[in-house]
Amino acid sequence: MSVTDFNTDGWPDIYVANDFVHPDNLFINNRKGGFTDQVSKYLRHNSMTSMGADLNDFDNDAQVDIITMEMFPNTNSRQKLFGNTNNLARYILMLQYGYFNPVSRNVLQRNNGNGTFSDLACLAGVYKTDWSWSCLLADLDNDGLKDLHVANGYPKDITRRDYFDFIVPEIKKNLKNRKQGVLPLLEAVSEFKVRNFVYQNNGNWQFEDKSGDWMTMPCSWSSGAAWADFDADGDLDLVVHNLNDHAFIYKNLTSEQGTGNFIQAKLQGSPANPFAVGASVLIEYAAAEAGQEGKKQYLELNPNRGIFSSVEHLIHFGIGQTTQIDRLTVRWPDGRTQAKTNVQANQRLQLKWADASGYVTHLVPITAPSKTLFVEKNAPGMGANFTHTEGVFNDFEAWPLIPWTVTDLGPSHSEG
Ligand SMILES: [Ca+2]
Ligand SMILES: [Ca+2]
Ligand SMILES: [Ca+2]
Ligand SMILES: [Ca+2]
Repeated sequence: MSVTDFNTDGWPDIYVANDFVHPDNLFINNRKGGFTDQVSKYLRHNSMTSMGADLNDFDNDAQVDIITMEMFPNTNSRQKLFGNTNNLARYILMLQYGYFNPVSRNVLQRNNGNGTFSDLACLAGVYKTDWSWSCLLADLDNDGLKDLHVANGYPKDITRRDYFDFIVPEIKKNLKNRKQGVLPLLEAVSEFKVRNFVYQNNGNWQFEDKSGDWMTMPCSWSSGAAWADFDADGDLDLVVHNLNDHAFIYKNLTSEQGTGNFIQAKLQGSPANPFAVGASVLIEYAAAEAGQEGKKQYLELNPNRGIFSSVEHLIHFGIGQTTQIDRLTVRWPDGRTQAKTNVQANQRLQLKWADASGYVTHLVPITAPSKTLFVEKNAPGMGANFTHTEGVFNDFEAWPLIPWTVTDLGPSHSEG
């Protein structure tokens, strides 16, 4: 469960990532103590068996994006070994019964800033990371772009076809006959360790796999993961939990190597919320650099990121070679604000709610939709009063070897 203000009205909203068939929930705060699920209004689809999630602005437009993890294997051989948990027949059934639009892979939902999201996971190259639990968007190399760490793995291959086709029938038989011997069958289920993933954010909605380059990636059954600047030297370190094994603790060497500057802030909130959970921080910088539009970065202080884990109560921005921030603005959870100007890089600020005043609903309000090049004319008003409804038919069930479906090509259309 993650929290952000999706409609920038000053009231926190909730995103719930759900495993199995139930769609994720995007609960909008109705300001009366209740919430309304509007996932189908904001998103076009969601990951079906959602595991961990992170709400964070990965493309530095100051709009909070959504990433959720699924289980799609990374390699072709494992994709073929495992039954897709959402085959077409099941997908059609789920649509018919109103289970939104489920996809069996990770999704990276870019916030378009106008109440809609676009899933860029395939474009960005982060859609297949095997049985993934944790996803953390954080700037690990201090270049100003939030990178992605994924922790994955599950001891027993219980979505493997061999298990479904050969072991499950035996288990059912033994249970039916009240025979002993289910445990040896379960022990016979194959085990396979996969490696975790770390991706560098290259900008332009592209992520590059840096596993092995940035850190050793032994194969493991990892689940929860968290970032924190353990040694307070200005870069984010990582701890990853493993099943039946010791944890991975990674010390980040960015500060030692001097490859990127940073700004950090510790927030001392109100007496009722001393860690200032729900506060947000916007930094603006590099406006004076020749030929460049000013840069900005946005963060919210929410410790629950990824899955089963809590990150440090810390605001951390990597800022590359920039040595001074023009402006840093904080919005505290009750709407109070304060700003600091001309902040030197490579320091940890101590900010206090008691020093803030006034009220703003959000540091970055939703912008008005941009003008379009075309306008849609009302078809019924022009005499074309017809809506084609496609019949639902699973071609692959009738002809398993066809490369694509042919019964959904729709009606022809001509003019004149
Ligand atoms: Ca809201
Ligand atoms: Ca964004
Ligand atoms: Ca980065
Ligand atoms: Ca560190």
